[in-house]
This record gives sequence, C-alpha cells and structure tokens, in this order.
Amino acid sequence: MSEAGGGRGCGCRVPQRAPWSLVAATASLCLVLATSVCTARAAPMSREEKQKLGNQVLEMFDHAYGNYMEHAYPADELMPLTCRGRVRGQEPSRGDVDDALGKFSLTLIDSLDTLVVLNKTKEFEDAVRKVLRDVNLDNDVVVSVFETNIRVLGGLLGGHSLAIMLKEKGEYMQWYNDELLQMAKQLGYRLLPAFNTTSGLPYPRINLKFGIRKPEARTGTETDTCTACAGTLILEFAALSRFTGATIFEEYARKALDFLWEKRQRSSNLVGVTINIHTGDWVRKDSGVGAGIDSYYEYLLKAYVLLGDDSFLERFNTHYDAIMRYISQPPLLLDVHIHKPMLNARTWMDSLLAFFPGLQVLKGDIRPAIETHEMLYQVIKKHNFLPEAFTTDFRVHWAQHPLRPEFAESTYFLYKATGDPYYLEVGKTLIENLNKYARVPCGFAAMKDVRTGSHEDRMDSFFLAEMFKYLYLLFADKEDIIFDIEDYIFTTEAHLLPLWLSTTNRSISKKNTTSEYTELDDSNFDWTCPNTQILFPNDPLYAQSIREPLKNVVDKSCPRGIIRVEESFRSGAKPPLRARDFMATNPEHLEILKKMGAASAIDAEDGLRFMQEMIELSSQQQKEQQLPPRAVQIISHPFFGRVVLTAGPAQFGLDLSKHKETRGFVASSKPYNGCSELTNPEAVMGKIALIQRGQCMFAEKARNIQNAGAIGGIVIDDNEGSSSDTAPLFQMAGDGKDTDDIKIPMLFLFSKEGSIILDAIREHEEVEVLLSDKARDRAAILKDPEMESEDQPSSENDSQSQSVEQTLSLSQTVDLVDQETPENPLDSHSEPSSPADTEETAGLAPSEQIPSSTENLETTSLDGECTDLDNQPKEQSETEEDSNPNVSWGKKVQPIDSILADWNEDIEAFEMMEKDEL
Ligand code: DMJ
Repeated sequence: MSEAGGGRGCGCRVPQRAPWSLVAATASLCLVLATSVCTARAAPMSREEKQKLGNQVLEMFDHAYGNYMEHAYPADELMPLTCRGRVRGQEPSRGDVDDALGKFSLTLIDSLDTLVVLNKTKEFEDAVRKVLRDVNLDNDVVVSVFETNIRVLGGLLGGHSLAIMLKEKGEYMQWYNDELLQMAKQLGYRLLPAFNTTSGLPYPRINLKFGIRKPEARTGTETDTCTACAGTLILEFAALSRFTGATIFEEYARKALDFLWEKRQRSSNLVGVTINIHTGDWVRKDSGVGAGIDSYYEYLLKAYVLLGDDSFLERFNTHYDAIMRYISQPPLLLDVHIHKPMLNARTWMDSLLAFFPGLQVLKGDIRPAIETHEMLYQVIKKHNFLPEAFTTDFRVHWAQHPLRPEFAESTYFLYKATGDPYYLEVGKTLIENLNKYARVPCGFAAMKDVRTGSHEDRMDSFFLAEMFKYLYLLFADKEDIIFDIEDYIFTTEAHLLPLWLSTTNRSISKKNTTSEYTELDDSNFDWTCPNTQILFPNDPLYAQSIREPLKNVVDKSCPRGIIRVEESFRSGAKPPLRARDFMATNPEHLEILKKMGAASAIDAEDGLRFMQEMIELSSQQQKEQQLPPRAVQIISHPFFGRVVLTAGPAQFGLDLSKHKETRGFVASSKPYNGCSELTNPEAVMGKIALIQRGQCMFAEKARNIQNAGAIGGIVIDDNEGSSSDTAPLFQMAGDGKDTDDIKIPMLFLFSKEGSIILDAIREHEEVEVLLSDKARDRAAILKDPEMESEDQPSSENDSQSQSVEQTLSLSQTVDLVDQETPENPLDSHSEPSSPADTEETAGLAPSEQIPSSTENLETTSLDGECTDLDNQPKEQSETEEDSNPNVSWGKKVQPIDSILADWNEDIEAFEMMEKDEL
C-alpha cells in the first residue's frame, strides 16, 4: 500500500501489505489514546463464541442466497414474502428503486465475492458459471447508472478479483480466463454513453441496449443527477481500466469527479445533493453525509487509497474539514445549506449516513466515529433496526428499513480499529434482530415499518453483497478467510478490489490528473498515517471512554442546543426560549423573539433554532392526531409468527395500541363483502372475519361481523394487485355516526397482503393470526413447545421453509400496470423522471421525496375512500418551511408574522441562497 496510499509528505508511510482498513492513526487518535481512561473494559468474546456467531452468519446467508437461487433466479431479486423473483415489468412499479433492476440477475452478481469471503468457494465457482452462461446485458431496460456501476460492474470486478486470486492458488477456478472481466468491460462500454454531456457528469439513467437519447432509449432528457450518482464511479471505472488497459473508463470517472470538485461551494467547501448535469448549477443546495452525497466522499478517500493519487486525498480532506465544521454535531450529523452552513437544512437524519463512522475510521478520526455509531446503536436498540429517517430527538421520521448494511459496515471497521469486544456484541444484536424480526420462511424481508415490525416483499441485493460480508468478517479471525482481506479495498457495495491495481497501468491515469502535485496546498493536507497496529496496540478502553458519556443519549433524547442551554444556566444567563415553551400571548416571549432576529450571532442562532423547533413541533402535533399502521402476524404452522403484514387501522372499534393484541383463527364471511347480515355466523363465531372491501361502509361491515360473533375483522382490498409496497396505507374511517357500538378491532390489508392469508387458508385451512399495533415476539406467542423448536433457524428449518415457499407462492395474476409511486428516496440516488414530477414536488428531486408518516388525513365515512396514513413524512413542506421562513411562519404561527420582518439579515441570506450564488 505504499504505492496506494503513500504520497509525499507523509511522515509515516504505509508498509506494502499494511491493513488499509486500519488507516486509522492520525494525530487525533494518537492524542486521545494517551488520555487516561478509567471505565470498565467490555468482556472479551471467546474464540468459540465468535465462531458460533460466524456460523450463524453462514447459515443466514445460506437461507437468503439459497432461497434466491431456488425461487427467484434468474430474476434480479427475491420477493421473500411471496417467494418468487422480482422481474421488472411484471410487478407494479415501485418508481426509481426499480432502476437497479436490469434483468441481469442482479442478486447473483452482487453476491459473487461474498461467496468467497464466506469460504463458499465451490458455490462461487458454480455462481460464476451461471453468470457466464445466463446473464445477458443487451436488455431493453432503463437502469440507474449509479446502481448498475456499484452493484453489477462492481460485482463482476469483485468476482473477477477473487477468481484470479483463487486461480493463482491452484485449486479452484483453474478454467477461468478473465470471462467476468470481459463481461465487466462490455457493461462498461454500455454505460459510457451516459457521460456524453458537456460537463462530463453522467446522465442518471441509461438504456442498456439503446443507450441515451435515441427515441427507443426512453431516457436522456433528465437534467439533474445526485452528487453520489456522479461521484461514485472512480473505483470501479479505474479498476476496469487498470485490469483491461482500456484507459477511457478511468478518464471519464475522473472527469466527473473533477467537475464536482470545481463546483463545490467555495466558501463552505460543501457540495449539494443534486446538480444540473448540463450547467453544473446546484439544484438542491442542502448538504449532508447521507442520501445523495454519501459515497462521493467515500470514493474520494478510497480513490486515494486504491490509486495512490494525492489529489483525491486533498479533496477529501478539504470536504472532511467542512463536514466536521458544519455538519458534524457529535453525535449527530445534520444536513446544512451549502451557502449558509451554520443553518440546518433538516431536523432529521437518514439511515444512509450510518456508513460515515466507517469512513471516519479509514480517515483515522476515531472519536466522532465512536460517538455517531453509539448514537445510531441506541436508535437501533429502540426500534430493532435503523429507521430510514429519524429526528434529532430520535423519533421515527420514516419507519421503513430495507435491511441496509451501513451500520454493520461501521461496526466492522470500528472493531478493527479499536479491538473493543463491545462491537462484537453490537454485531451479535444485529444478527439476533435479523433472525427475530426480518427472517421469513423464504429469505429475509425488509421492514415496512420498524414500529409495527411489519414486512415488505423485498430483499435487496445489497443485503447479500454487504450485510453478510461485514457480519462474517466481524467475527472472523485471519485464518477463517482463505485470502488476506487486507490486500483489498471495499467499494461502496462492499465489492473487493485488489490494492495492487495502484501499480498496474498507472501511467494511464496520470495524464488526466487535474491537480499537479507541485501545487498542492500542504497546509490543508492532513496526511493520513496508517496502521494502528504498528503505532500502538488496540486499546478497547479508549472506545469505552468515548461512549460512556453518550450512554443514554437517545433515551434522554437530547435535542440540539441543550449544551448551550446548560452553559447559559451555569453562567447565570436566562436559557433561550424553546419552541415547546412558547406562548404567543406572553409579552416576554414576544420580546425574546424580537431580539432573536436582531442582535448577536447567538441570538440569531437561537432564533433559527426556535423556528426549526416550531416547525417540527407543529408537524409532530399533526402526526400525533393520526393513527399509526398496525400489524397482522400469521402465527400458525408453518408461519410461526415470521410473516408480519402491514395493516391500516380503523378509526373505530378496539384501539389495538391501547389493548392487548387480538388472537384468533380467520374465517371468510358470507357474503364476502360483509354488507348484510352474515349467512355463516357459525363459521365466523369467535374468529377473525375476512371481509372484502367495497359496496358499503367499513363500519357497516364491522357491525355485521360483530353481530355474527366475530372477535375481529380484516378488510381485504378488492383492487387486485394493490400492495403496501406500492400504495400508501389507509386508515378506515367511520360512517360519520357514533361508532361506539363497534367493540372489535378492524384492520385493512391491501390485496397482495390479503392474498397471503387467503392462500394460506386454501393450503392449511386453519390459519391463526394476531392483530396488534406491533409484531409480537415469536417465542412469546408460540405456546406449543413443538412450534417453538421449529421456529429456530436451523438446517431442519430449510425443509420446512420449502413447504412454506410453496404456501407463499401466490398463484394470483400480477397487475402489470406500471403505476408510478413515490419510492424510497434513500435508495435510489435518482432524479426526477419527468418534468411533471418535478413540478409536483416544487423543485424537489424525487430522490428526496420521503413518503410521509401519518400526515394529510382526510376522513370520510365511505368504504373505498380511506385516509392516507403511510409513514411518509412530507419532505417537501418541511424543506420549504426550513428554507423559507416567510412562508412557513405565515402559514403556521400567525402572531409571529410581524416579528419575522425583523429578521432581514437571515431572510436575505436565504434569498441569496436561492439565487445560488456560488
Ligand atoms: C448500497 O447499495 C450501497 O452501499 C450504496 O452506496 C448506498 N446504500 C446501499 C445500501 O443501503
């Protein structure tokens, strides 16, 4: 790595084979390690226990990969609830998230190098043969350039890297003749037309068969891309160039990076989330380390490590300095405006930023890495998983969790850097939670809502590419892996590229390097001095001492500014006015508000914080008036509580959040629509009645089944193909009259979720479910000890899974309608798909349109007209409010309107920002 990481000026060069992942010995680390620590050491984990956990990871991988290969392959992804493949065009569109699917057996390619890391060499050999035999790249399908690069190009290159390593060892892959590399090169050429812009920034999407802009390509009219989308190419493209000698790939990726660097906001040194690929104007000027930007920073630092090009480190350090100055508010990482970086752009964080502590380890800045990681872990302990977004006071902002690996990634790197067994315990918790809450008979299902524990029919390929790799490596000793992991660098999708690439075909990149070494500004050149193992032994006490003060940070829910409040108490000054205490009728409060807009920087800062709190408070109050989603958990054989369906609540009947769950066998009512007195009361008596949506009011259905003796009801949508994956959840309204007579709980399921229950009845007749506000612990609900033992993940379970797989394979026809729905903004790194989209969202790219939580309810009494209650925060309104105080205050807090006039300075700043004065 002296070639890879060594540049001039670094006092402590890296030895050739030093662990790059431990490039963690900057001066800051050396200093803090010298401080004395008196907290207790976490108990070390025995080799046996580590091996046990490693084996558990292997078993889990087999469960995920085996089910994909058996029930989904050659489709791109497995749908673990319905146990079949997700084929683009054959399922309702989920929006931009589907742009990762190119009909190229995505999960198989993304899993290739994981197989080798997990010591499954034989399976790897088989998998490579399958890729070469089955995968076709000449598909008329529009894919995301970013996703295709990190998952498919990265997957092929990772596979190639380990294939040649194995071949060299002499046992496996002896037949291999660079076929994966040839495929990678073909894919590289298919992606290149995306770079045909004057800026050199790539278009966000490309048609694999027809490229860009041709009429048949159905893409090429986009104007914007996210920063991460344009800035996360260099590792794969440079590796492709260096492996093949075709320089063009590295040149294009460098050009895109150079352009982004030029466009950084010069006073803050930050970059925005979205950029115009033709003009280079920032379209979204908020800046963080999560969604939309994350891997741009990651690739600058890793490009330095892999390619040995000092200019990348210089850029990274410049950005890092800005991040630590403005965005990092330990343990939080909060988005700010690039032109006014002292202003927060949001009051919530997204889950993608969980990779950042891992990157900080690579940078060598361990303290903030430990702090942020600890905060994230506490959020996880509260909700079992990291919700896609959570507020600064740790409330769920967006409750989905698609089994993202970022937190496991950071846990692995922190363990490598600190040696603290605490991080092994963290990994153990992640494993337990995955098995307990996400494992379903046919794989692992994403969480639809971490609060209810309900599932989504989705298992993303990154779960296999990354999660299992990091978890396995966390518990593995050197001898557990058949090659030296330290010889490789992880891409953002955890694909492995060999560090020796830094010395191969190196000259091809030099002519394109924009920064001249002689012109580098050394004052901002924080040379990374690697290898903690050489400088000092791992010291677990160090990490412990940093975590200690943060022990209860989430429980105490310490909002930003609390430290300043305490400080002012100490100095005898009055604490600043907090939004939650504000009363518009209190003259003293109005006086304080006036001051906030006028005088000192501190007053102004208080004012801005107050505004943000007020907005947050108001949206929180709105949310609190609405009902959260509920869960239907199938608990009878062969489900045993593993499958949890997302259900909409009713505004009448038993409130499941206040009462114990309702448990019972299900029975279809007759008539199925439940709109008249039931003709089969004996069948539904003491059971949970299934009723079809439509033809009368929900309350009427509830009364009819209640009169027949049902103990609960599940209304199943009559729109075939509807699913909570693609449509916002509904809340069933009453009939406008008094509904106090309805005592039983009622829940609503979309057609796809309802079909899972209906199919189960067809197959097993007796189907027992739990209706609740939140999935229950399986061990607790399984009374029958036999059931309980069957529930444990084991190889026996696999045969059981197979019968369940059949059970779950839906025979229903799939709705082919390509309905556009809001997608996961964090996934997609995507751009507006049409001008109409952009208009609707008032300038916000869909990649940040977070579906709202429980806002915007319209109550109505008619069945068929439900109220929107999916967990989709209205990002649009929040961002607008945050960046345009005139509007939000005018709307929400009338009496303060006049006071805002005093805040000219900040309003002007906002306006300037809007004009994008770079
Ligand atoms: C992965 O595909 C990559 O890590 C990417 O950089 C962003 N996140 C997803 C998984 O969450």
